[in-house]
Amino acid sequence: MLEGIIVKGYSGFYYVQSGSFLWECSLRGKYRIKDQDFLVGDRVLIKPLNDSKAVIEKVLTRTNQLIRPPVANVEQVVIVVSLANPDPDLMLLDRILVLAEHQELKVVICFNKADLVDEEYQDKHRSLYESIGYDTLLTSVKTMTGISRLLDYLKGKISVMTGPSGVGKSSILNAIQPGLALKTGRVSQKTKRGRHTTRHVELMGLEAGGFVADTPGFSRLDLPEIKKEDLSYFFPEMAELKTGCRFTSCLHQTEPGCAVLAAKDKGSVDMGRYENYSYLLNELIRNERRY
Ligand SMILES: Nc1nc2c(ncn2[C@@H]2O[C@H](COP(=O)(O)OP(=O)(O)OP(=O)(O)O)[C@@H](O)[C@H]2O)c(=O)[nH]1
Ligand SMILES: [Mg+2]
Ligand SMILES: [Zn+2]
Repeated sequence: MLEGIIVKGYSGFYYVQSGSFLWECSLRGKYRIKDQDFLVGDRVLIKPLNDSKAVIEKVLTRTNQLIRPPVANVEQVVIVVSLANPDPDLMLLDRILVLAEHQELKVVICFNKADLVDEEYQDKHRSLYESIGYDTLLTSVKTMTGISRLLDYLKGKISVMTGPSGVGKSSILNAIQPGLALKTGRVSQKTKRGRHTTRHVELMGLEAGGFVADTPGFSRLDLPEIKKEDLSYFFPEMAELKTGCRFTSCLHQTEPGCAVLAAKDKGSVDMGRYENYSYLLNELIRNERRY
């Protein structure tokens, strides 16, 4: 038996990469009977039937399982934000960051389309997220800025690209490895959004080692089920401070003796981040009422 990783599923077949070999695997035997769900990213044991086809015999335990994109065993998420066309959506960025923190994924934030803005603006958001402790990159596929540094982050890991439509996720992967030839789209001038050029989920093997999945962009994303008291754990700069709050159940809104509010007033917690925290907090509270 060989160990491999499911890199794509397509009309009833799963394609399993084992070493440099791609096996076409059908669903047979006990897995078909159980109608077991397979996910791209699953590590599997396969039994070859001939020199190109094999049967999946066993799925190894998953370390995690993302819903969007539906990929298992993800180690890292690359969040792409475009600096212009479309403008950065920091609310969506903070929302994705909460999800990534909740799933304990490594994060790299790519500020893309650097070629479209001036130097001062290039570092405006980036310096904020770097100060919070995130790995950040400035990228441009036009000037190839940051592309090799991103490849260094991707090497040897299973990563997914994520972010709104039209920010350049597919373009960046094409720049990293031109052989991928992913479809890219025009950003509609009217809505300033991309057109969801990317559809299927597939893990692409990198020549440098590792796998990366391109994903279609999105603009809406639901939060996971988090208790309202816990939301600030997923904002690292607030998580550090919250032990200093007078009440352990502090939501950092209007409570007396709140260390987060004090830090915000001093400017050491960013106002925009705090506002996004409060917005997401209210969303969680509304959701709790619905249950
Ligand atoms: N100027 C500039 N344009 C870029 C850059 N990266 C991507 N683009 C353009 O932005 C548009 C959208 O790029 P895509 O790579 O299709 O974006 P995407 O994030 O994959 O979009 P979806 O697949 O719809 O989610 C294309 O016209 C790209 O040529 C960049 O660094 N600079
Ligand atoms: Mg795309
Ligand atoms: Zn507080």
